[in-house]
Amino acid sequence: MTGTLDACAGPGFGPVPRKEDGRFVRGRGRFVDDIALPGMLHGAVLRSPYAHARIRSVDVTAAESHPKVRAVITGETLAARGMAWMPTFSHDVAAVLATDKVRYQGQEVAFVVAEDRYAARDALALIDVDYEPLPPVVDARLALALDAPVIRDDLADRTDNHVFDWETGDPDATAALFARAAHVSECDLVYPRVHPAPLETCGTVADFDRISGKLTVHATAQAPHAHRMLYARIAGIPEHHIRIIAPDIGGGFGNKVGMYPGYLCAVVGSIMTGAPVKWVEDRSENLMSTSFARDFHMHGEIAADADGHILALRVSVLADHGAFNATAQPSKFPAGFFGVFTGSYDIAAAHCRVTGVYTNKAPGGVAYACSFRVTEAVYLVERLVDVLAHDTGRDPAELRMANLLTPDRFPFRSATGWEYDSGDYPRALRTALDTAGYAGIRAEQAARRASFEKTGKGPLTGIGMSVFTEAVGAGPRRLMDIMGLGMADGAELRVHPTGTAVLRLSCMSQGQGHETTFAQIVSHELGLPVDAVDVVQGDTDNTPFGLGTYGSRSTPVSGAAASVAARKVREQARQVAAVLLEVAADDLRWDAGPGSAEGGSFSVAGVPGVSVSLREIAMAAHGGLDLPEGVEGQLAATTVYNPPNLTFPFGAYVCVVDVDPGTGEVDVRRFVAVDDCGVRINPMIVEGQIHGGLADGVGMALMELVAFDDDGNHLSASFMDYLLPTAMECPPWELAATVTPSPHHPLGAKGVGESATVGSPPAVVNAVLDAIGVRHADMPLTPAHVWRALQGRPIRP
Ligand code: PCD
Repeated sequence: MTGTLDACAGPGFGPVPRKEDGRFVRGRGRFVDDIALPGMLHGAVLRSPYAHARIRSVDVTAAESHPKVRAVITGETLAARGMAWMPTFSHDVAAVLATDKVRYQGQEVAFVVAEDRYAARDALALIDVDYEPLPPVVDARLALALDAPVIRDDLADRTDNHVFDWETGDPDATAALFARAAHVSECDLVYPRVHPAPLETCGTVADFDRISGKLTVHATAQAPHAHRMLYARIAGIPEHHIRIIAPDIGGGFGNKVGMYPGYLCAVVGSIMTGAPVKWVEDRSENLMSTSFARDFHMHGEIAADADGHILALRVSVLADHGAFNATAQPSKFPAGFFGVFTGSYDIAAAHCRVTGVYTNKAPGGVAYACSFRVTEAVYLVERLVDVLAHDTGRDPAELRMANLLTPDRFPFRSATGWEYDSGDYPRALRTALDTAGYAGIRAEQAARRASFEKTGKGPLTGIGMSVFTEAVGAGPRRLMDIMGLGMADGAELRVHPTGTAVLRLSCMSQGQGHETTFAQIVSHELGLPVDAVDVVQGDTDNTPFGLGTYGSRSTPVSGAAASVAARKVREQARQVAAVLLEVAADDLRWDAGPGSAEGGSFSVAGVPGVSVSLREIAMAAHGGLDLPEGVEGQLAATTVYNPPNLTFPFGAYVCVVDVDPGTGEVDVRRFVAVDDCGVRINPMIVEGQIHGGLADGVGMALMELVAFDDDGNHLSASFMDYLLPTAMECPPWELAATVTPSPHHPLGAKGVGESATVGSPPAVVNAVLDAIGVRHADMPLTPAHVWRALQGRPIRP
């Protein structure tokens, strides 16, 4: 541990039960759909049945004459207000309501405001849209064909479906190493389109007050302050007249980062009717139209010397961005953080090229449980390493061990320019292999294979692993911004006269337990009990500015901000204590104590028994005490934390599967996960985060897929078709931890919320392919795909 960490040793950290669960388990959470305002109206969205069609006309007369309908909004209504198009997070524009064409099935065409939800839905059927169907572009690989229909003819001079080209690394150095490599393996991999699918869908209650001109938006927003700026820009309402309130959120997973047409239509509906308007999408709407994730078609090459040392990596990617380039990521990173694709290995040179294309599918490309495409990067490298092991007849564990970065290499600058802050990869992999009992499972696998050869009966056992490195906690602000907003976050802490505290944050919990973990941070710094600290979040009128929660950035950024604000308060307390004890501030020693209502205390160095507690100081700070010039009294501090770098959590996963060769069914029998996210604030919450992420990984590896037919019809618009993993498909997770603190985070903590989602898919896929002895097959490895692969037939998602 570094000096800064020793200096802040205090209570607070540990498996504290979640404060928010008291209301959640009693059904007293307050989600957007629980909000009912007086006179509230309800909105519903009319969506396109076509993936690509010109709109000849939209006739709303019948809908408008429905007795319960109060307003019908079309693209034209919005165009009159300059709101038919909105800016996206990726320097593009997206239609709010379609005016010229529809560009994906499920796209928003009109919005009805009615007295109740049923009437709003009924009236949708009364709207008559005359469409002229156009041929759609469904397969990204055909998007750049010369005869492909141009999707974005709204953009000036656009003659094709090309979005961007981006590259990173050194092509010449990489080519040189490939030229002298003893072995090169290549592989085509698809990370299919998947969906964050939070249990609570997206929704809003927009409330525009015609008298004051104030707009209050209750919304499922992972980034309330960024949303406020967007409403100001799009709706033209002054930013200080907008208040965003994110109530309890029932899962976000990146799905609630973006701005959706339904939110904006509800605002316009409220402006037009003078009443609050609620809009909550249903499951199909969520799956069809809100931010998807992944959809990366990758070609990877890996070069090694004769001893199996990896020399270089080369990658080219075709990224399907859907109809509008609305990927949520820092502006300067069109392919997100895909550049970390060299993973946990010591690789001298690497190069990657990414081309983004438009297709007739929903926009998004959101970082679903992924810090901006790290998931794709980790899948690529962990699959390629297994392909290399397969092609050269090496054991995948030994191959990894021989190539992992060793702890002495940190801080490590990767071939593509990322500075990994700290890590001990061999220890993590060793721990995972030991916990799993690697040699024993290999022996079991051999026995099962032998019996299969003899009897034709399964199961076949497979062992897969991955060693992943993530990059979470965006900024720093000079490198990272979203729509010009630098990625730094504020925290404001006030300690009251009686020694309780309120912490206000710009980040926003969606189930991660911030009310608990952030109170623990203050408790740790000030010695107060966790229960004496309340956390306020999700209300732009009552929290400091910041960019919100995604990319596992809350602990790395807001967690640091909370810690810094608390340390500022501690220094204020020191000044007051010096007056109370009549000594120089420098002669005072801080002791955080056990976390009692008294809080920590300052005592006089060398004078035992003379001390004053934080609670006493808090009263005095607000009291009649005469304070010297420059000491303001009151214990309150605000800070804006601009992280010096990302944090790089990592882990090693080992997955054991049994595959039924008769049906192709996969049973994930064991899963060992060793995670290192530096110092753990709440190890129980961290384990919960990992459990969730591992389930995500099993889902993506084995069953999740947003599929389309050739006409662009969405084939995964319900949970009957878009399969989510349940407890039935998940083994009892076997977790272990190592702790390698981040050297630059004030608490030594790294983010962890997405680690398991990022790290687990390659482990599961590697295990299944290991079981059936197939070099590569794409996700999701459904029984049908696995069975076909077993028959030696090509398999495609
Ligand atoms: N932690 C601790 N320690 C450490 C780290 C961490 O304790 N070292 C904890 C914290 O505090 C919190 C958690 O844990 O509570 C998490 O964290 P982080 O990592 O920082 O993260 P955040 O930011 O908070 O969050 C976010 C994430 C994300 S991003 C996602 S997807 C997911 C996760 O989170 N989502 C969710 N998880 C979760 N969970 C839940 N329940 N829900 C949800 O929704 Mo994105 O980008 O958005 O896609």
